Amino acid sequence: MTTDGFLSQLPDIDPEETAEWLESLDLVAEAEGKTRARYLLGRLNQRGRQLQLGNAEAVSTDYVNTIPTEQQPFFPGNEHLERRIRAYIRWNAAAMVIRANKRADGIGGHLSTFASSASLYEVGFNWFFRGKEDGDPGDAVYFQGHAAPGIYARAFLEGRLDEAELDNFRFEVGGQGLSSYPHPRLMPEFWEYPTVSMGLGPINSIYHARFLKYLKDRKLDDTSGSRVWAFLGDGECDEPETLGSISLASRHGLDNLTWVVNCNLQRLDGPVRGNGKIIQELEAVFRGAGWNVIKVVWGSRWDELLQRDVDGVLLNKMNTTVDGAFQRYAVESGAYIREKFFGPDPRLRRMVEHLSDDDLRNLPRGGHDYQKLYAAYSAAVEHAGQPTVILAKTIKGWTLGEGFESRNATHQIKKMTKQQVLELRNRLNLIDEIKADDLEDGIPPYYRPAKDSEEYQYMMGRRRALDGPLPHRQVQVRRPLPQPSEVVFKGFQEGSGGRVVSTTMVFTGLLRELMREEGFGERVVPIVPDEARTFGMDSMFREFEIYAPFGQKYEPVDHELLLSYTEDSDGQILEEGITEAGSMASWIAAATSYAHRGVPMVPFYTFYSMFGFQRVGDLIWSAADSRARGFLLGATAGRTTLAGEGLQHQDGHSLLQASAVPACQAYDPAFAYELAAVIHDGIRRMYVDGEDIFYYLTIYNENYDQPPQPAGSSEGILQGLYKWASAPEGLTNQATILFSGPSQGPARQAAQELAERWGVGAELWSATSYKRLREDGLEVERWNRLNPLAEPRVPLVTRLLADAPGPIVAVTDFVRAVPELIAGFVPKRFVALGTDGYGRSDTRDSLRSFFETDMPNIVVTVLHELSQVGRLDPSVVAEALAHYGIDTNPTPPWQR
Ligand SMILES: Cc1ncc(C[n+]2csc(CCOP(=O)(O)OP(=O)(O)O)c2C)c(N)n1
Ligand SMILES: [Mg+2]
Repeated sequence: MTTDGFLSQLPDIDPEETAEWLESLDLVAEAEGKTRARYLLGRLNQRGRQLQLGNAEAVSTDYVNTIPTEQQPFFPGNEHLERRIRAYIRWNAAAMVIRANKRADGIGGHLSTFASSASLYEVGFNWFFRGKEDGDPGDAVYFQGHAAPGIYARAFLEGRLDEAELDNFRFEVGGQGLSSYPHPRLMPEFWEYPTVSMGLGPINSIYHARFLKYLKDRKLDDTSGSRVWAFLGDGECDEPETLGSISLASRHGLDNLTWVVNCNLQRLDGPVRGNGKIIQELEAVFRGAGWNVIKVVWGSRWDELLQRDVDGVLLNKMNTTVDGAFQRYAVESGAYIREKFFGPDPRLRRMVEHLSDDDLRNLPRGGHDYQKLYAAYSAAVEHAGQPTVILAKTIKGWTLGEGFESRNATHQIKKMTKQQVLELRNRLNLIDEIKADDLEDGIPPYYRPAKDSEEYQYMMGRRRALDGPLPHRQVQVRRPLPQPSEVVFKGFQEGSGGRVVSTTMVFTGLLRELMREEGFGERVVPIVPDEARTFGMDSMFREFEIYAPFGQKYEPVDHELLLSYTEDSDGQILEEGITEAGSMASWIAAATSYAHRGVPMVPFYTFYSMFGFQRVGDLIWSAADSRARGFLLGATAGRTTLAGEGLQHQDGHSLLQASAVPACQAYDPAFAYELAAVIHDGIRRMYVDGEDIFYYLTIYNENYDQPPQPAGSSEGILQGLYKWASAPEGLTNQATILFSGPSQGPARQAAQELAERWGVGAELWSATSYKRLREDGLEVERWNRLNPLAEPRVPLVTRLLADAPGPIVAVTDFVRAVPELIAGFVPKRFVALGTDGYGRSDTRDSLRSFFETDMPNIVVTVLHELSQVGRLDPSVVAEALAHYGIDTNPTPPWQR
């Protein structure tokens, strides 16, 4: 099928006129060639757009620079000085990596990525990136992770890092270290945005730019002075996260966003598109998605050749040469280029007759041409209504010499021989600065120009003009967050008074009340990935409205309903559609607003819990790296509570994954008051005490009567465990049951059944956070090991359960490994019941019976445990098994 299928559906109202036009085109193509014909079509298309005919834009253009030479703006700087500064930065970046690998073989680091992108960054540093020193937060720059050495090298030149710090590149443990890549968690006053996991920087940058518009449209902060820049690799564009959300950027008209793709045509193993052209492919993708695309393919020295290309032969050669061949030309001699690139066509060969072989080797790519880049960046920041992507063609390992430039292995080479270092010095023209003698030991010294040198003064002057250094992370509250009143939370302590509700409904109610709070409410950011109805949150659409940058241009189908689907340009709800990755990036943007804007926001991202850690775990990890503060709500949680959905929907393991993320406070509340208490305390810890943590709470869809909060339980809820009910009086044989989340139901039934039928008194404890308990246990265990002579400390969970009768049976709707997080600290016999295995669709009762977490299985487990400690005859266990008709299938549920 072709895209011009629409033509056959329109009547040709004047066939004669049509024929004339077609004939003219035929003639041109025949007589003047295809290039000329294509040119005319391009011009017609352009005129059509000017006349607003609604004609389709071509998605790809010829393999030349988008900005013609005559439209390049005047470059206002001193190119010579900037080249010197760049040479110093290139040198120090390489020196840092080489020195690190001399100090410890295999410590790693990258030379070639920054070598290819030095000019891309330096144009930004000298002319575009805005700092924070004027009091406005300035620009957000997402640096390509593997280019970090270059960013450190610049900070060194600016005097922000010293030699000792550079020498600690990748040696972080002893303090004063520089992290391998951008990690705010490790360098909280330097790096702002983690990027190195490919694809995450790009997607985060889109939602960051969108969040800036959101803040402005909601009149919470004037973000008009800030731009988001993202630097990424061409190989990185293969990540679904990189390209998966680009249409959002154009749909929302994010002209505050600029991407610079470093198209060095290579990734780690080899060419990105050896048999094609990555720049052309990306151009089509971005243009098709509605972006402004600027290609920077050729350096200025090609201009003259292109101007003389009247036959279009050069253009044709450019268009038809694949990237694998371009990569080869980058390593070959001028003679080879003359022969293979310019050779076959006599017209082409003639075009370069006046150039020497050396000249041919030195026809640089656009991404190393300062004037071309300056033109592209200027056009990008001036462009209104669309995001811009700059596709800059570079050479991987540029200036590093023969062993590096365009070699397939270049990505991972981190050492240089003495000879290579010397050649680099010569190539960068640092003959005066670096003496050959200094290189005798093969360890390149750092070089920093004196403070009174022209270079230093120029460089610092440029940064002063752009409001100070970058990257620079600072947490300075510009708009303090008012706190919600206590009353909001109090209401949830009383229980639901017999009305059956789920913790999801409770959460929605709490969220609504928080959003109604004067001052605090407007700072709440509710985020949903097309799942609001599932969670009963659609009731908020009308009251708080869905953010739509250009407003609602239609009358919604449900307009007559009280809860109609209402969009507005200052809507509060971020309805992200079906993209958990995008929603997570959106949450990160809001959750780091306290730092990047000084405007603390309180995001609540509510999602299908199965599609959280399991689906976007790496983004959650990057949120932790970013020092995000906010709430993640894993709704429809549990492997049996979400009854009908089955294997791909029932989540029994996100809490286990959450347990490995240090900053994550993971809670599994059973009751309304627990949920409210955790959120209340979370707001205090994150937004009053300023802890760099975030919360993950599981919420469920099972309805039950929410009990009132037991007196004195507040501390226990937050600490992770508290006694919920004592064992019934008068029963001497006793046991302990821990429950969390919706397993409170079967656990309470089991306690009752044990008392009534089996004469066992079971006390009930609510375990709100096994993660928290484990962390306390580990801390105490470590302290005791390090303080062998001191009075040993006792972990909280050990203390709490010291007087519990035991044996202790824990029951969860998650896998057993979740309660088992505390196994080492439980002072009694301990066994966990959980939902190990694949989910499947059935009723809640059947599923709980299948996974052996229902009332009968809890009862049998308690009885068995008692028999094991000699407090009950094993025959009673057999009797109970028979009484409940428990399935004794020898294949456990997790093998079925
Ligand atoms: C998610 C993820 N997968 C794999 C890697 C490992 N990796 C690091 S750099 C790289 C190649 C990068 O190529 P490109 O994006 O073209 O960047 P360049 O260095 O060429 O500028 C790979 C595969 C990673 N960092 N993150
Ligand atoms: Mg690359």
